[in-house]
Amino acid sequence: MYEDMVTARYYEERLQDEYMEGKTPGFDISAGPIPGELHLAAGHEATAAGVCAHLTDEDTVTAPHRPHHIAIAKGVDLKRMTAEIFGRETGLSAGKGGHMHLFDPDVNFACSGIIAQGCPPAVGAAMAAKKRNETNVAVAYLGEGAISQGAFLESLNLASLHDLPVIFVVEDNDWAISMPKERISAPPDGSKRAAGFDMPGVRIDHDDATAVSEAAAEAVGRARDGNGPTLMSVQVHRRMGHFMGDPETYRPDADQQRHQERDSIERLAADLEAAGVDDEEREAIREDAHERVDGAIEWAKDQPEPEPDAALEDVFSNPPAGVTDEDPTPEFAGNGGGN
Ligand SMILES: Cc1ncc(C[n+]2csc(CCOP(=O)(O)OP(=O)(O)O)c2C)c(N)n1
Ligand SMILES: [Mg+2]
Repeated sequence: MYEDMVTARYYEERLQDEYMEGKTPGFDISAGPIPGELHLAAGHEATAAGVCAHLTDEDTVTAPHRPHHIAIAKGVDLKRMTAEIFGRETGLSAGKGGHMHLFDPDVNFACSGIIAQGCPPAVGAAMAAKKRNETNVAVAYLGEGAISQGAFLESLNLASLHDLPVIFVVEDNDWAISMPKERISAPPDGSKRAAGFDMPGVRIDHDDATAVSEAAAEAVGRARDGNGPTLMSVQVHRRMGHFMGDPETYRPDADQQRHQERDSIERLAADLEAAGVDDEEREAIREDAHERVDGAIEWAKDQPEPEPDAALEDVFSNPPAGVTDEDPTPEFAGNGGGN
């Protein structure tokens, strides 16, 4: 867990620097080696490490728009993920998905920029596992800002109705962009939704990786044993703005400070120290993580950008209107291949 958490934190620190290159002074979001939005998850790492510690590559995980820590804990290939974030041809989705649309079928991981979107596919994966008599489970991560989305509520219903092996993990960082949770959700604690769908609901009040891991062990075990879904809600901390470049003018200084005060990585380090894992051992883990992250970023930046002609490749699963075998060029595109 410590390795996943320090990897994710350092990865995002490095991405932050890369992202800002060329964007200032006016904050041009389209400039620099990582164009577009970037949502960082410093302060969320415990939910990723604590839950994914109990999963295998065969289990499915869906993540929202703030996905890197979860992807890392699930074992997504760091180099190809980084190439995707930099929009390179060798990225997980050939550079067309970007940081919010990472997809790695090797470890059954996907994420999406549409909030709560990952819930129905996770329920689908869980239903498939059940029908095939497999013991695989699925985990859907979402933010507390998504707990009133229809996709989430319908997913809770189906998961409970069919006793599906799925775990919903709400990362509760108090904020949905500029909206405090108390102003948009009744009740603001996502785990309370569980009672209405007749499933266990667990609230973890601290971003304590050990506590998350213990709760996840129970939830994943219950799902693997055929005893149905669980809804977990974990209090995490949003140490950053909603996205890079967010001036956070809506956020009181005291709140920002409060979220900086606790650090789940330091907390886990203290647990490790108490368990006899000294700083020398932890430093070795950190050094190794930094080396892998630096290597992945270096590798990704060396990768070629996609050819403009390939813009429509792998985008449609069915031929779009106007595209036939005889005429593979869609009228609206004007040039380039379409399939
Ligand atoms: C269906 C949908 N509505 C609105 C948005 C715009 N949007 C992007 S992130 C976000 C807030 C998400 O807050 P939360 O779920 O708490 O996640 P956090 O950003 O705090 O991690 C919204 C409303 C979206 N992406 N999808
Ligand atoms: Mg939130």
